[in-house]
Amino acid sequence: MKCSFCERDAIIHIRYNGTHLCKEHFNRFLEKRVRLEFRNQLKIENPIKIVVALSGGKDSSVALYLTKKILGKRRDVKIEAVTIDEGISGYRSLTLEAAKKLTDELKVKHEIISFRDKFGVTIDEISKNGQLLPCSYCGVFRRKSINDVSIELNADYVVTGLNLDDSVQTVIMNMARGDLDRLERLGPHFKKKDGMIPRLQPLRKIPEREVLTYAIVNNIPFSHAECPYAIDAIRNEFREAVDKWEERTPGTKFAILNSFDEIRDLLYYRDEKKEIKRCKICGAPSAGEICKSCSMLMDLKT
Ligand code: Q46
Ligand code: ZN
Ligand code: ZN
Repeated sequence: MKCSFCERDAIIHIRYNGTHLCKEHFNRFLEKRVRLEFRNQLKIENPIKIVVALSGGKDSSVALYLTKKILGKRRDVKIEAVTIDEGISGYRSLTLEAAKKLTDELKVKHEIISFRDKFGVTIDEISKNGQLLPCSYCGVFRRKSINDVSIELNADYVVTGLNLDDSVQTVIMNMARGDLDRLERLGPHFKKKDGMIPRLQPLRKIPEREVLTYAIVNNIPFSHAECPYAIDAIRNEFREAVDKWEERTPGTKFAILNSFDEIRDLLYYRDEKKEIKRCKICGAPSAGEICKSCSMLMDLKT
């Protein structure tokens, strides 16, 4: 099949707009949307520092690659990468290797923060002793680690690799659970909150399949390794449902995310009325007296 715009062979079929694209036209199509996301989400009034949360998987690797490609030449933007090592044997070492390879290639400063050093415990150890599933601890500790290190590095923004599929699954899942607090925290964050570094999500409108294709055709180093604890049965059910809707009506994922964007301000308004406390132990912003991360850590130690 030929590209819809030139004589070259197509490498991908984009169902929601009916085009077949060669590598060059696909790159242009994807990068244009990522540039637009940066323009919408990022305000550069003074020199800024961006920290990319790099796991070494395809999404965050593409996010770092494009952050560097789009903003790397600006003198008023500094870019660094941070990888969290949760202590998951047989998985994290592979993704760390890919993350190091990419940051070396791009000449980006790279910092690695381990759960062992920060919390004194690894996810492997928690999986043996914790009351909850390892992912419950991992997500909370990872968010805290990234936010804390970004504050230490004086970062203005954290970039994550959340793609369209992740975003839509999260929106639908939290709506189904009625968890508006979590929906409000989803990001991207347009308003700065005390003690929280705002998150940028430049890939939020790029389907997962396009992120993967982009990583492969541009030879971006990334790891295919999957976390052994990644058995989120509920998320998988939502993934299957959303994929089925998209299959039947191409463009559904965009429609869901665009609808969410339309009502997002209502969530901000709801959030503004809430009182923000500080965790008595670590000082981080918290809904209660003690933040989730500190209370989970206390549970593990008792
Ligand atoms: S790394 Fe951590 Fe994930 Fe592994 S333990 Fe679960 S949350 S699945 S993205
Ligand atoms: Zn073409
Ligand atoms: Zn705390």
